[in-house]
Amino acid sequence: MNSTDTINTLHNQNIPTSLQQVGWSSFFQNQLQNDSNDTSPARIIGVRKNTYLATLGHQEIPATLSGRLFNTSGLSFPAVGDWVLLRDTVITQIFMRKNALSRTASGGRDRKNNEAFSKQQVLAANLDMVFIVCGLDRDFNPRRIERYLTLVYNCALVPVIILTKCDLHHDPTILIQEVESVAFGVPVYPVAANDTATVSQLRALLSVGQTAALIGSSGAGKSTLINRLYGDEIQATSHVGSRVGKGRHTTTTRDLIVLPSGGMVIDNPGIREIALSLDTVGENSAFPDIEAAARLCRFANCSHNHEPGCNVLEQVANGQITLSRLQSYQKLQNELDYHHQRESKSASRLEKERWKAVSQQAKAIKKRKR
Ligand SMILES: Nc1nc2c(ncn2[C@@H]2O[C@H](COP(=O)(O)OP(=O)(O)OP(=O)(O)O)[C@@H](O)[C@H]2O)c(=O)[nH]1
Ligand SMILES: [Mg+2]
Ligand SMILES: [Zn+2]
Repeated sequence: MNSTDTINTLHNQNIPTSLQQVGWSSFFQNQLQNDSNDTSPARIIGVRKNTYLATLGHQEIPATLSGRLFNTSGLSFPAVGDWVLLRDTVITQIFMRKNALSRTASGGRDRKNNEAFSKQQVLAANLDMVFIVCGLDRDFNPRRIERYLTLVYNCALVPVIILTKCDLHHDPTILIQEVESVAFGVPVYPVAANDTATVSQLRALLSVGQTAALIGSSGAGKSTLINRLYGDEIQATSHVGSRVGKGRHTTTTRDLIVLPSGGMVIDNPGIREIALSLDTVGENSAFPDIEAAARLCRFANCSHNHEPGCNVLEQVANGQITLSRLQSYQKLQNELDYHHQRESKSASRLEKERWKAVSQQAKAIKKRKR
């Protein structure tokens, strides 16, 4: 099928199976315009500097951004998982995203105003699930899982928790229960890379056309898991013993992989710092227990530190909520507040600049009238 055939079928409202298999749906179909006859939709499966790898479902094509998009798209360059329109090998349009997993990337300093600024970094787009991968080795850390859950919920995405390296324990039950106690209904899947049955459970989570992004620390076993899901060594993994140096990343790029069983996974480099996303769009919370308890605090703006009539502290005192969980919650809240303040500060600065420009214009007009 050449690209013109693809488009003709698309306009007949028939979604070609090849595109459907890589996630095309009516959401994107509805964004197609009738004048896009010489272009075809494709999904970004790899990003390397200025080059992209896109798939039509039955064919992979290296592509580049059109000059116009390059100059106008600003911060919104295509990310892995994005749908785009291709004219030959040129990306002419990026479709509106269904959703995105994004975090705040430290942007350094704005040179002119010497202000710290941050921008959203899209890790992956158009997802059905996010696999939070955590190893039952040194990596084990329920507090970090709470952070990941907050990140995923803030992006209004659906989390699944995967605990790898279960084979390192004679009986991992206690660790699994500890994670379940902070998961609040999020499914927890214990796996061992060499135990096929545990890995197959995950395969069953993804039906044809669905996409999951894997996130977790470096060395958690994300790429190993993808290789097992795929049934072949397609992603490089580190060797045991070569990981003495902390912070070594084996995976350095983000890639979307279509599994032979249907379904897609996106491999990511390990995340060292989990900076939360600024655009809080989700309604779910990683701390439903604390938020429910807080509704019964005497003061609506209770910080749960020292206030009289604090129901959260009372629940900590009687053991219903652990102190470390409360501290984890407060730390994340402080971080989000900080980001929001910074955002609103730069917004008020922009507003000031706008008024300055307006008043200068007014002065200039007055002068001219004289
Ligand atoms: N014992 C055991 N080792 C595992 C398991 N899964 C992964 N490993 C080992 O953990 C190490 C790290 O695995 P990777 O798959 O490279 O980890 P990663 O999360 O992709 O790491 P980055 O690419 O750096 O983010 C490798 O030595 C794997 O063999 C498991 O279930 N059991
Ligand atoms: Mg990896
Ligand atoms: Zn309180």
